[in-house]
Amino acid sequence: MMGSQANPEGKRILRAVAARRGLLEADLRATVEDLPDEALLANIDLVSDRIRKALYSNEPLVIFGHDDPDGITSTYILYQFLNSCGYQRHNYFIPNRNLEPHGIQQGFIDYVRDGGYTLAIAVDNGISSYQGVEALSRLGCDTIIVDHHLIQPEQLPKAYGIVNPQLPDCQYPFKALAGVGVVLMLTRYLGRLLEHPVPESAFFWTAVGSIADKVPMIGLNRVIVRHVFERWNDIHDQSVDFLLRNFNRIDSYTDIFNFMQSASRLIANGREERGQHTAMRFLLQMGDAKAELFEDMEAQKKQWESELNKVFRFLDTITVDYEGNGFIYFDDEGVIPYSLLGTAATYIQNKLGTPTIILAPHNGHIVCEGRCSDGFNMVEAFRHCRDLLIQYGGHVKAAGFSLDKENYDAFLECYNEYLKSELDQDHAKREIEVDAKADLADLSVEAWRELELLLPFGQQNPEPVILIRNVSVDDLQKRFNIENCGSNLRSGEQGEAIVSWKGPQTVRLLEFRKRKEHKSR
Ligand SMILES: [Mn+2]
Repeated sequence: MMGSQANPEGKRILRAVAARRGLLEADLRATVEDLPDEALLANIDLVSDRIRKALYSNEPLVIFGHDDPDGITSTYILYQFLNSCGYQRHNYFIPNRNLEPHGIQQGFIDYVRDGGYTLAIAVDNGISSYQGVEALSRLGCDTIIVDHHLIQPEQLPKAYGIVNPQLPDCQYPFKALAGVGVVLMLTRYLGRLLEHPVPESAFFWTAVGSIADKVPMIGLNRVIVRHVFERWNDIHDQSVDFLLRNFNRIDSYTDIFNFMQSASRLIANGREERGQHTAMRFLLQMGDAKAELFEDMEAQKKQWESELNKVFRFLDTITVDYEGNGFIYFDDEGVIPYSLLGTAATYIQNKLGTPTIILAPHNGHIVCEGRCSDGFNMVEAFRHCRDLLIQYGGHVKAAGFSLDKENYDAFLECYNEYLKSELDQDHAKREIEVDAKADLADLSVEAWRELELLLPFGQQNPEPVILIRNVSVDDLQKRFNIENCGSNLRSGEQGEAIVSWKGPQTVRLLEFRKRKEHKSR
């Protein structure tokens, strides 16, 4: 499926993108043979020996995961590896963030005591659970932590052993693995010690968890995902096969990448009580119940997506025909749920490319979420108006505040004044960074196949941004599904389009510059 004819235009665009991003041919072609020795991970011998001892002495052990796709896949690949070794005394516990705060909490401590577990392995979690680990150790349970989250030295638990590339004394050269990436490396090391192969499907689930966790798609994270592309026909387990039967045909690397993303969206749902999780039960289920669990997860996913889509459709209606700088919306009808205000602001900011704030009444006050991109500072904007606000805070590109109703008009005036002064300045004029220029005819499906060498796209390696020269709106719409903003294009117009090229048939329009009328010389 992947042996198409070379496409010179595609190759030219590929070289331009790779050069702009500093990707060398060697980076693009790296394979698992180039993975660093797992022995470089600090404490890996200590931890592996402890796990081996548990296996040999038939000790009950429990994997403590995390309720996001990174944590679910972390739990699953370790659990499956132990299964494949013939071990039967292991279990898992997925904490539920809606019920308890992050980390090792009372629910898990009770579970360990009741189950008589003497070894707990925390994956994608636990790195700041100082007290939780103390409590487990009082119960006679050793804790191993396999994590990738940043180290907070004063919270670092006194665990039996910690594997985390972020540890200051860790020699492992790549620090940006997902939690499941670290678990994969531990599993590979155990596989070597036990002379038991790690199933290829572990790479698939590692790719899924890594994509979902939005780790930078460079270095080893690329290698892991690309390994799945290249070994696609060897990647099987009952869950991959099940999901494939419910997916479109796989004909290309792009299809595999889309399949991984779809799997990650599915397992993002399924939080339950007492350490149970629908996605884990689905992944581990071999019998007929697998189909029921899948339906259950699909239903949960659909409900979440439909709520989101309702909001997005509404946002489309309030942004249609918008022109200008600085989008401001007051949702006095309460159409946008409180928990989605930030998501809504992000959606509009992406669509219009301008600083966006959305305000709404909440608990007798007005709350606001603001989003912007480079060239504007949301926190500064709110600080400018701080005398009118109850409180404000956040990051440069994502911030929020609350406000008394009677200050609403004054705030608008103040914020508008700030917008005007900032956006008048040159630095605020955002220039989109273009990876390559091309004619529409160059952007064929065959050219896209060449660009698949850049897959997987993600943080630090986004979809190529192409400036399409001299194109008509009608031709652009004939060639591509335009993911956003299609309604802002006017039939009959001619000009330059800047797009993010997202798939063989799909672009996201970043900007359309109408051709200026001819000036007389
Ligand atoms: Mn994670």
